[in-house]
Amino acid sequence: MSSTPVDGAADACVVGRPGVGKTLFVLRFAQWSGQRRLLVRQESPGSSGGWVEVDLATAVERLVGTSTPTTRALQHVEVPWRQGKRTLRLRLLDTVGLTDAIHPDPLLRRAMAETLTAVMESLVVLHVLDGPRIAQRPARLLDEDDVDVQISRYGQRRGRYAVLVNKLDRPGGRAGLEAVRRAWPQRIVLGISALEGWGFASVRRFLQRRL
Ligand SMILES: Nc1nc2c(ncn2[C@@H]2O[C@H](COP(=O)(O)OP(=O)(O)OP(=O)(O)O)[C@@H](O)[C@H]2O)c(=O)[nH]1
Ligand SMILES: [Mg+2]
Repeated sequence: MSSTPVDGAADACVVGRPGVGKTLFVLRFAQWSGQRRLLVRQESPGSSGGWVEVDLATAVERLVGTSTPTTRALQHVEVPWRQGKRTLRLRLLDTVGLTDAIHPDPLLRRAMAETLTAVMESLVVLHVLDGPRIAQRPARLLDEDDVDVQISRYGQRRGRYAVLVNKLDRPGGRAGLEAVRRAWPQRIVLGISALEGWGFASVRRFLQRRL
């Protein structure tokens, strides 16, 4: 963790399929950690971009999607982090949703490749799943070809990895969480609602132990 914004590797990257709530989680977690205004750096494929300060409402309005894929390039967010009397900055990386199929848009394909590199370079990986969607088709969690199964297998091997089952505020969310815990008993699985801020204290504890 650093005390000033730097452009190096992220402390924790947030990864998962499109539309699972990666961006909303990053923004709400920053807010929950005490941040009113956010420092955001948006990369475009091949360029690192500059830091921009935005208020949370604007960030949510601009960056959280109604039609996926919304995040089309890596997005860095600085989160204040109290350690004793010092405030450090946690560097969170919001990534481009990963899909099973090869995407027809070359820019998105490139952004997905950059996402994979960023995952390998980050200290911690937070893998977000959509709880209600999992509840509809839990067998997917055992399908070797499924992108979530592949991320999860990689994460488990590398360590410093947790699964965040999101959208617990929605019907089916809790059933999705139980399905993930049953299918992946060896993983650290935390239930969250990015919308409501549920489970954020557990995510913070997980990060504190591993950073
Ligand atoms: N009810 C509910 N909706 C959520 C939650 N988290 C995200 N959403 C909604 O899910 C949709 C997608 O959220 P995003 O944060 O843009 O998802 P993403 O994973 O960043 O999507 P991409 O950038 O396309 O990969 C938006 O409409 C959010 O408002 C949650 O915890 N509860
Ligand atoms: Mg996004």
